[in-house]
Amino acid sequence: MKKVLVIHGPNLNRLGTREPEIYGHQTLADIDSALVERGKAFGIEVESFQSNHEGAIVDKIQSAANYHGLIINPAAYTHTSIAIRDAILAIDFPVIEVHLSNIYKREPFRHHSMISDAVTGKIVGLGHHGYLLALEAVHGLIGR
Ligand code: CA2
Repeated sequence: MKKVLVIHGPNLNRLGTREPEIYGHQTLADIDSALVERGKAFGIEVESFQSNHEGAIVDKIQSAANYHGLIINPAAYTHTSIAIRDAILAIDFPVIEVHLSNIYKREPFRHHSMISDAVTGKIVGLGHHGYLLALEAVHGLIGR
């Protein structure tokens, strides 16, 4: 069975508790369980990981050799982390960057992503649907 890792960056564990107009009403648990269910339909095992710590995210990416795809929302580290970028550059399977909000409609400091030129593709601004679309994309890219 193919395995896909989903990594959520800092503060995404608080989803559903504030700023629903930007991030939606779904909790991270809602998103993760929807991904597991959609994964079953695709024959993909989905594992999710959330951390508020840059190094823990780097460690998780480095230990992902036995997965077939990665979906990552590095949250605020998107805009700052060369370390996460470097870890992604060492991956040889599809990586999809996801953002709940349309970062290009927000403050200028959110317009630049450190990882966009290191990933396979990117989905922004579609809320929790973006994660499911990313899983569909990985499914299409890795086959059965
Ligand atoms: O739109 C996205 O998915 C972001 O990656 C979310 C990050 C933000 O720093 C990026 O610029 C864009 C912030 C995640 C924090 O989300 C919270 C949501 C509700 C309550 C607390 C935090």
